[in-house]
Amino acid sequence: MSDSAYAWFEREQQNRGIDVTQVKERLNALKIETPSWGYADQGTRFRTFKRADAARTVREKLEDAAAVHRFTGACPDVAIHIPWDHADDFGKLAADAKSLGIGIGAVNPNLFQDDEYMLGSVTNADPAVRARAVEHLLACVDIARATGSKALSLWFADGTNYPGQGDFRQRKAWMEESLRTMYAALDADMRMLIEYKFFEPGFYHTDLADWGMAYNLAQKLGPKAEVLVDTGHHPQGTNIEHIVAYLLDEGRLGGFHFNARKYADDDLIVGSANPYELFLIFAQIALAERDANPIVRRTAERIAYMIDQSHNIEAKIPAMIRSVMNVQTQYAKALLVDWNAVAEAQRAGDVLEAEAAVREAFEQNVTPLLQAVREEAGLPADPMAAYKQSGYAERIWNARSAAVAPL
Ligand code: PSV
Ligand code: MN
Ligand code: MN
Repeated sequence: MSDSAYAWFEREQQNRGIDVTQVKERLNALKIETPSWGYADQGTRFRTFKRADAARTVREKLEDAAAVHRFTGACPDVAIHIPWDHADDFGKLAADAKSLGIGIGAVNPNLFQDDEYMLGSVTNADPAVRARAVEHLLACVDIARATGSKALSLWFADGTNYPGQGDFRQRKAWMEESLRTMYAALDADMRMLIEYKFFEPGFYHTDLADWGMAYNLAQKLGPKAEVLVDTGHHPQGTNIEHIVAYLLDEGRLGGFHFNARKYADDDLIVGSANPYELFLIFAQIALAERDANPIVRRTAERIAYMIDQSHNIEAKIPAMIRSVMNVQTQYAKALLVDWNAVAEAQRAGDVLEAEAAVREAFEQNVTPLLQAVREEAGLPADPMAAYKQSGYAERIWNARSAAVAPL
């Protein structure tokens, strides 16, 4: 993008009363964690189409996450999934990540892949299975400690398929009991991010089905427990930005798992089918960042932004770069909302003006802004183009086509 395009953008925004310097600071501060499972042939539901360039080892997942960070400058941490990301020495895993230029982000316990979890993990009627699940949660706290991670992301596949299969209230008590044990093991600076999902794999009921259940649990557990909003986990038509605003106001929005879905699948590129929804979510965050209440401001500022996608028919690294760029784009637009104009229209009861004031920001072209922000930070103006030109894709395709994965 030419200097003149950026100069024009800056002038336009100044005329709209936007402080562009502050917008740039916010954009620089936006960090988005990527998932280790998004780099491997892993974790999708119908069929996993194998790719010759997919990461085959934990080390290769770290390398790919580091590549995404090199091109975007926005993804300094990678989330890990246990036991998918096995290591004999997790301190060494963190050191390896560090030598590649990234850190270990949220630790995700896996309580859904083993046969014994068929009828649930922490809500299983068998006390021995519940005990094993809790043991795994505690092991993940140790792994977080060893890797320097400060967050544990919890998603439970627990649920039922038929009426009568389980006792809702008994399972609720088991869920709470298990998480209390885990909560007690957290260090003072660790956070427990509780995810909810309204269906799947349980199709009759899910033990943590919505944000209200996750919020209630977090409230009961204590201040280190917060709600994790996975954008793909809602019924059609849910107003996610309203949930986000509510949780921000209560100081309990812990983080996001970004992705998109048209119907049930939640593994698609965030902001692809739903850019306006993503913009409206960020508009609520941008508004909270300016709130007079320090609790709301602080909650907004420490949101853990994470991607939770497992690409199946598209190349994984560029899909991740596209996802990061989509998030940056919608946050940039959200930072351009003229909130004074919105407030004025609200006071006047002018519905059309209020809606227009919000939409106006979405309709701005933020490409010159994002390119300028990246260039000023010494990054490629267009991370996707830079990745394509880098030769990384060809290198891993050739190296990983080899039949035997390195140890
Ligand atoms: C399953 O829905 C899921 O996508 C959850 O969102 C978890 O966060 C993720 O898998 C990784 O376990
Ligand atoms: Mn998720
Ligand atoms: Mn999901």
